[in-house]
This record gives sequence, C-alpha cells and structure tokens, in this order.
Amino acid sequence: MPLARRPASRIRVIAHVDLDCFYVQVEQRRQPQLRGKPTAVIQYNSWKGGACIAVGYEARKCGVKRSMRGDAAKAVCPDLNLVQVPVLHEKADLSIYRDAGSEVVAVLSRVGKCERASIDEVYLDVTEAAERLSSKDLSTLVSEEASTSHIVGLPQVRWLESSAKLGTKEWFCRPDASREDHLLACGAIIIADIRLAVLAETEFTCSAGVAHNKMLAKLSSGMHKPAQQTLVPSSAVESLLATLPISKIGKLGGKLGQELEGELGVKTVGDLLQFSELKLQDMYGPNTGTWLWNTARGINGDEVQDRTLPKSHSSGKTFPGPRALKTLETVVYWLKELAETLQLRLDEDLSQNNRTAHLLTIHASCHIVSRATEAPKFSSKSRPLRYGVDKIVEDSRYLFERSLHEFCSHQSAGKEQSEITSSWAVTGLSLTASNIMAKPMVKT
Ligand code: TTP
Repeated sequence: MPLARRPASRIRVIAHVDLDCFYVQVEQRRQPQLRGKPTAVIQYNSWKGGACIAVGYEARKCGVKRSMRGDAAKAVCPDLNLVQVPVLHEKADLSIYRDAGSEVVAVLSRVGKCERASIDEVYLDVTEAAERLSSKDLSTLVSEEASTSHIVGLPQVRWLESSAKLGTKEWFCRPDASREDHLLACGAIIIADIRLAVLAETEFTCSAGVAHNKMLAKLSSGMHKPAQQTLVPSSAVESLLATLPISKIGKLGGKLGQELEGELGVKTVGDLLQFSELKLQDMYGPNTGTWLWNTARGINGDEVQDRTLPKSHSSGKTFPGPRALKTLETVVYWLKELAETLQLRLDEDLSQNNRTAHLLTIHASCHIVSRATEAPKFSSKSRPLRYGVDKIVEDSRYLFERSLHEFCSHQSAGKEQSEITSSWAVTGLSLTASNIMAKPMVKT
C-alpha cells in the first residue's frame, strides 16, 4: 500500500539515476570488441535462443526488443551479438552485474545521500550540495554536459518580455529564477558532473531525472536515454501529469490502478485532479486517498534512504516452454539449487556487512496445462527465514505446497481433483530473503 508522507517542508533536489542497457554495457566492458555493435544479453536458457533481458541501443535501432527471444532477435537484426549471462549451478549468475552496480554506487554516493533502488538504479538527494552551489555564479559552472540537459516544458517557457525561446544554459543562469528553479539548475550541474565521473571511472553511461521529489525524478529519468538527463521544474508538473497514464506511476500499475480505472474512469494521473481528497479517502481509505490526491499534484514526501546495500537478495530461474516443471520432485530439486545461491549471498552479506535477513518469500509462476482461460495468480508466500540450505529448502517447499494447494483448489470446479493436481506447470521460481538488518553486537 502506498504511504502518504507529508510533503517536505524544505525545497529538495532529488535525482534518479538509471544505467543505460545495463547488462549490455557490462558485457561490452568485458568484451570491448562489442562496443558500438548491436548487442543483447540473453538469459541462461537455450529455448528458442534464450530470452533477451537487455538490449543495447544499436540493437534497438534494428528493431530488437526485450520481449524477443534470441532467434527472433537475430531474424530482425542478423548482425546482432548475443551474449549469455554467466552461469553457475545451472542458473544465471548475476554477480558481475551486481558488482558493476556497486562500482557505480560508490561514485554516485560522493555527491549526496544515496539509495540503491535496484541493480542499476539509484536515488540521490543532492539538496545540500545544490544549496552550497547556489551562492556561486552558475554561468561559469554549467558544463557542456549540463547544458545538454532536457527541461520538461522548456519550449513553452517564455523568458523576459520577448517571445524568444530559452536555451538550457540561459534557463540555468537566468537572474529572475525562483529559488526552486535555481536549486534545480544547481542539481543538474552536480548530476551532469557525477555522471561524467561514473563514465570516466567505470566506463558506464547512465541517464538521470532531476526534480524536487523522488516520484518526479523517477518519472523523468527515462524520458531521454541513453546518456542524457531531464529536469522537471515545478511549473511543468501539471502538464506532465495531465496525459501521463496512471500505469506509469509504480504503485498504480497493479490492483489500485485497475480499481481507479474501473470505479472512477481514471486513465491519466491528471484525471485524478477532479476528485476531492475526501472523496478519494472515502473510496480508498485515509492514507491511500491522501496519497492519490498528492500524486495527482506531483506531491511526494518520500525520503531518499541512506542505503547503498541491497534491500533484499533473490535467486530465481525461469523454465519457459517445454522446460516447465511439472512434478514436485523437480520443483524441490530447483528449490535446492536456488537455496544454495541464496545462502551464498546471505553468507557474503553477513561477513562483509554484518547484516542478516529475516524473511523468506517464494514467488512462482504457474499455469494449468491446456487451459485456455487465465488461471488465478499463484500467490507468493513468506515465513521467517532460517539460515542453512536444508532449512531454506524445507521452508520454501512447505510454502510452495501451500500455494499449490490453493492454486489447484481454485481450478477444481467441475473437474476431477486428480486431473487438476497432475496438470500444473511451473514456469518461474524464485526465493527472496528480505527484512535485512544489521546484526546486533553481542556483549561479552
Ligand atoms: P532496466 O533498467 O529495466 O533496463 P536496461 O538497463 O537494460 O535498459 P534501459 O537503458 O532502457 O534502462 O533493467 C536493468 C537490467 O536488469 C537489464 O540490463 C537486465 C536486467 N533485467 C532482467 O534481467 N530482466 C528483466 O525483465 C528486466 C526488465 C531487466
């Protein structure tokens, strides 16, 4: 459930930094002969050439898309270089990508509070650095990189009495800028510089969104890619949200978004503006109602968390097409493989960071073989995490069997139970360890 946090009382400058076609860049750094050539990274699984999980920008120009399998991608782009993710214990080993992400985090964290949001995404709160810069003469500080920033709504911004359109550098340095816009310009200069430092020190390009809160920063980081940055001044928020489909806001992508569309006919974030806070609270509860009212106005009080380490560890595998798992024995075999990888990462986290995880969750994708109608979702289940491969297997098996029982019960209407229970197929399985905390010091 989204949390309606109070809007911050002080003007903040927040960036969302997202690495471009991340796994492809990691592979191109390992194999420099692939630089500048159409490249995609495929999942460990040879069925139909494996699934593309990352597609480089040269390959995108040839029509390669992430949803394609390797064979189909080669058909649209015969020069495509396909690189398979490294493999360990018969499954993808993502450690090189995680470590590469950590290198980037180490550089980015120099400029402000840094939250690692995923393997290749980081939020930065650069308010303090922007405030320090704000007393300086920006005209001497706007780098070439900063002056190529995109500013949402800029073409509509008219400056002075003339109707001349404003360039980015002029917008940064204009003497009558509001305090908000001035700090945003300072943030953009800082983020442009640190993106260049990331490139120099890691060889990776990244894109960024710079705004006054996390929601707007995240929305804008993908607007201009690769290797570019986008700013959202407050004056542009209303028009930006007016036509933005609600599914683009992370927390509105699922059930809540469907309810808004079904019950209120809301399709864009701007459509929410017509409802009072009271009405939204009546329908969705006080917290979610206020959060929706704020979101419609681009208000978001979420803090950037001081967290450069991952929030959870996962180990998963997909079993597409004919590789789907159809017996409990094969599921347990793979639970053991996944548990081994998970335990390795838990051990690493404990020894390197003195942290332990406390919750185990199993996610699975399951369907009923030869069923035309959509099956209910195979529900994820959690329980307190116990360390040790055998214990993780025992606990995850218990959770899997509970979910499978529920799943099959939904299917049984009008069918023989034996027919249903023998016809399920698992196409994805993953284990996640979360609720990670610092291990308390033991007093001696
Ligand atoms: P994304 O940031 O979603 O995409 P990207 O970095 O490849 O490309 P873009 O420039 O458009 O941001 O994902 C980051 C990495 O996570 C991606 O390189 C590969 C991996 N990934 C998967 O393994 N499976 C998936 O379904 C997705 C979406 C990503």
